[in-house]
Amino acid sequence: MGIEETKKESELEAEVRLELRQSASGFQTGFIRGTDLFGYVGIEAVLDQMRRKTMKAGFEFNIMVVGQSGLGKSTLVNTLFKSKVSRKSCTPDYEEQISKTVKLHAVSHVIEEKGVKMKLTVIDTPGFGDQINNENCWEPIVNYVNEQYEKYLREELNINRKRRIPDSRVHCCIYFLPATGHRLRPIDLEFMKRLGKIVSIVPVIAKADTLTVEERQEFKERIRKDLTSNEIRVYPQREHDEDPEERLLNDRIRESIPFAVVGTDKEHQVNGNKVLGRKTKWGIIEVENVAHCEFANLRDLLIRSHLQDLKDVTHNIHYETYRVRRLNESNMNFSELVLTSWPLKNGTDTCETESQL
Ligand SMILES: Nc1nc2c(ncn2[C@@H]2O[C@H](COP(=O)(O)OP(=O)(O)OP(=O)(O)O)[C@@H](O)[C@H]2O)c(=O)[nH]1
Ligand SMILES: [Mg+2]
Repeated sequence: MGIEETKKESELEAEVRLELRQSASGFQTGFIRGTDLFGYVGIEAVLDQMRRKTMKAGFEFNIMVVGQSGLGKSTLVNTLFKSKVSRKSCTPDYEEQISKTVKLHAVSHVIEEKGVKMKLTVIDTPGFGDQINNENCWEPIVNYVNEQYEKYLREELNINRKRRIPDSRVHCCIYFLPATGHRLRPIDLEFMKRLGKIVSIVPVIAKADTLTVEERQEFKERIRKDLTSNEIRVYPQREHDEDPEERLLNDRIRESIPFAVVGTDKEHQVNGNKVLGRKTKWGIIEVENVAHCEFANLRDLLIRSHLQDLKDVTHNIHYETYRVRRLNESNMNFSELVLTSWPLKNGTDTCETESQL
């Protein structure tokens, strides 16, 4: 090798600034920035590969709605996904009318937009908070959430496990607060205290069009105080923020929860444009207009900015906590865990799944 060539090589080496780091496992890791590469490598193409794979496989998203009857749960979910994904139950059948317990009801749909397929499951909880005595009405809901973790765990522990484990875990629970303008009721506190530990809860003020601007602001502040003083965990939780950038973004969300929302399944003409809205005697409440209500903030959080994070938090935090507890309980005896009957009362057969795929 000539002197000229050796010189060129050493110059190149000098240009490539290698930061050698000692990792915890004792290996040295070099960090080479994009500007330091000799030329285009093509690593970023992995994003296209991931995109293609996700588009081909699709993804699951499971959302649960909880709140008293008539608060607009079905309407809101239909507004969120701009389709009839949840049936409105204005005329409950006889059996539902006399039902003394909370019954869970899951309905799945595949929604496709620009080639991306999402299998959306909406879990409705008719009967919640509708009885004179609402003691323990959260129990079937807690059982359902845990039952989905258990199902996933068993699939994971299976020797011949599936390449892709079907995910029925609840990624998000929208809790509907009536727009009373007062404060959180004991049932709200009890429910969120219990469920906040096992699932991501997003509280919303339902039918917010019934509140004045001042009432809405005061109600929101009171709810935030009640949540803090009762140590209730709602999504996004501060301790799960991954970096300062995420913390900044989530702080802004935390400062404005619970979102005061309005739902509708009707479109109206406003200035020549079709908008989703509720027509009243004094005008049209435009559901997606941030000057009218906070529906758009909720939609952005659940679908446009935090959908993947909701799935990640479910898997990495809530499911992980369940998994560790169950494996500790069964003393790492996997086969015993797989063979034993489920410890949960609320069998999956009690929840109806209508697949319209
Ligand atoms: N004013 C107002 N009415 C609403 C709103 N959302 C829904 N409604 C109306 O409230 C009624 C009940 O709505 P649903 O969506 O069926 O309520 P739900 O909570 O699903 O009721 P259940 O399925 O019986 O538990 C319907 O007449 C809706 O048109 C809202 O944001 N504001
Ligand atoms: Mg409904």
